[in-house]
Amino acid sequence: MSRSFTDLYVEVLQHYATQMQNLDEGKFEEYAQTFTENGEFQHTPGRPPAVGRQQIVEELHEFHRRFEDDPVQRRHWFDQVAVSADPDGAIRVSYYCLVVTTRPGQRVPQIAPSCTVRDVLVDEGGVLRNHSRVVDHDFVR
Ligand code: SDN
Repeated sequence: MSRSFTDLYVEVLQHYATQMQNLDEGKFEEYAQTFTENGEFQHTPGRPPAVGRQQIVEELHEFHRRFEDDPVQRRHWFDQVAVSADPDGAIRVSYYCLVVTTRPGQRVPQIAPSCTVRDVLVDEGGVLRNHSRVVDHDFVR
């Protein structure tokens, strides 16, 4: 499907908004559905990527186990979103992400890690999905 760059950019932002609200609400199945069936997701350098929706859900449950006795609200904030469309149809996106963590009664949130993210998105019947996502952390060099 051919669309203007402006339409594509808005669709990318809408995809991220629904995807990351799902993640921050703990809806890991819904988050995984925003990836292609064989999509790859690496959120921490050095950790092997989760491949496929089932592994993505398991990886997120495993990662969030650290918060079992630590009620937190995490929010992933994206900005500096740069989109480029390849001639083969793949959509490459790079952007910044800050993870903001708030604990009950603590007015001042923790802001970490600061990340850069590289996504490859594909259009599946008019729906954008992540074919891959690689997150790099600024403090890991
Ligand atoms: O889905 C993302 C993530 C993400 O899921 C992350 C997770 O923990 C689970 C899209 C874009 C960026 C991110 C970043 C992270 C950070 C990572 C590690 C941590 O919070 O310590």
